[in-house]
Amino acid sequence: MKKQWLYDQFSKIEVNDARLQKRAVDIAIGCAKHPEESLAGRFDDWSDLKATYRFFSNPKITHQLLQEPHYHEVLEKACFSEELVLFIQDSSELLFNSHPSTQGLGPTADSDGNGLMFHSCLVAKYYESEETEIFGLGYQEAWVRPEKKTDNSSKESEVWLRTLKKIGPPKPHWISVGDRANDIYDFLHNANELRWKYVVRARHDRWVEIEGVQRRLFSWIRQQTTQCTSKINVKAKGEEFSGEVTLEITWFKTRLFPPRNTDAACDEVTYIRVWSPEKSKLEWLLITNLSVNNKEDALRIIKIYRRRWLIEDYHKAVKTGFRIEDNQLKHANRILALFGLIGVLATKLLAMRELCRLSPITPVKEKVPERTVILVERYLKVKLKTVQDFWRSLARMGGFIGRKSDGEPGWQTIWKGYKRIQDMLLGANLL
Ligand SMILES: [Mn+2]
Repeated sequence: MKKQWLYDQFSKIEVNDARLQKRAVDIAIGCAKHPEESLAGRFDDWSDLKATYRFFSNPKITHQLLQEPHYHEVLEKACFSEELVLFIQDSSELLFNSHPSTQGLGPTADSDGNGLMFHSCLVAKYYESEETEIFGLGYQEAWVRPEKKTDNSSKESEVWLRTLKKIGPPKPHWISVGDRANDIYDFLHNANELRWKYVVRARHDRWVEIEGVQRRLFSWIRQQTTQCTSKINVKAKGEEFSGEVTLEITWFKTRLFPPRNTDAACDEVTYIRVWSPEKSKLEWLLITNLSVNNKEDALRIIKIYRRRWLIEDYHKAVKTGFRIEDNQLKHANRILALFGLIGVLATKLLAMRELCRLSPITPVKEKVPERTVILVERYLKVKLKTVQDFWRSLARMGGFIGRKSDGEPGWQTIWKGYKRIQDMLLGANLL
C-alpha cells in the first residue's frame, strides 16, 4: 500500500493533537506492511508497540473517528463517478472465543459467541463488464450486542437505513445493494423517501397489489412465465451450482402493503424472479425501486446484485487478511478502535486484488516486486509473464489446483499463498 494513501486516510482524523494524527499514520503503515501479523509482530520496536497499545487505549480514539476522513474521500469519488456506484451493505461479526480475558465483548449470532457485531457499506464503481473499482467504505458501524434485550434498545436491523442516512442525500447514480437480511419494510419505504435507489434480495412473502387485487407475492411470481433468458457463469458453494447455467427471468411491477396492513399499498417496486429449470435450488427474488421496462434493465439489476459478493470478500479481507480476531487487545473498546483502522485498510487489500483480477494481461513486472516474481518462478518452476500468471501461481501456492471447473481462485487460497511467499522471502532475507 502506498504511504501517501495511508497518510491521506489517517492524518486528518479530528483529534486536535498532531502527535495522535502522526501516530495513526505510523500504525497504519505498520499494519499495512504486515497485515497477517499480530500487533506485536507488526511493530518490532518495543517503544512503537507500547505507543500503539497506548493509542488504542486512548478514549478519544474511536472507530468512527479513525474512519471519517476515509468516508469523505470515498463519497467524493462516488459523487464524481460517471458510472453507476454501488453501496453494498452487509452485517457480520467478529468472534473472540479464544480470548476469555478480553473485557467488554458481547453475544454474537453464534449462540456461544463472544465478540462484536459490525455492518459495512462498501462503495464500488460499477461497469457493465466484469469490472468493479473499489472506492472504499461509505460507512461502517461496529458495536457490542447487549447481553439481554431491553425495551428501549434499538433494533439492529435499523442499521441498514441508518447507513443511508449517515451517507446523506444520494446522487441519482447511487444504488444501495443488500441481501435477504435487508428485506425490511421500513428500509424499503424510507429509502424511497430519501430518494435512494436499491436492489435487495427478497425474503418475505409480502402482500402486494396486482391489478388492483391484494395477493401474496411468492405464489404469484412463481406462476409467471419467463420473459427472457440469459446464460451466466455461476459459482456458488458446493459443486452443484458451478458452471454455466441458463437463467429464466421474469418481473412485475407492484405496490407494497405496509406490514400491519392498515394503510393502502403505496410504494411502487418491481420484483424480479431469476431461476433455473436445471438447478431447482437456484432462485433469486430481487426487489428494486429502479425502473424495469425491458430485458436490458432486468439483466442489469441481476448483474448489480451479483456484485454483492464483493462485500463478503471484504469481510474476509478483514478477518483472514488482517486477522483482526487474533489481536491481543484486552478490551472491546480498543478492538473497536483497531477495527476502525483495519476496516479502512482492508478495502485497499480488496482493491488490489480486484486490480490484479481485472487487469490480467498487464506485465507482471509492472505490478509485482522482482524478488517475489523470481521466488515464485523458481519455486513452481514456471515463467510468469502477466499479472494473471502471478495471481494463479499465488493461489497454487495456497492449495489451488486450477482445474477448468474450479473457476478463478478464491480469496483464502490466494491469501495462504501470499503468506507462504512472505515467509519464504523473510527466510531468504535472513540467510
Ligand atoms: Mn448478510
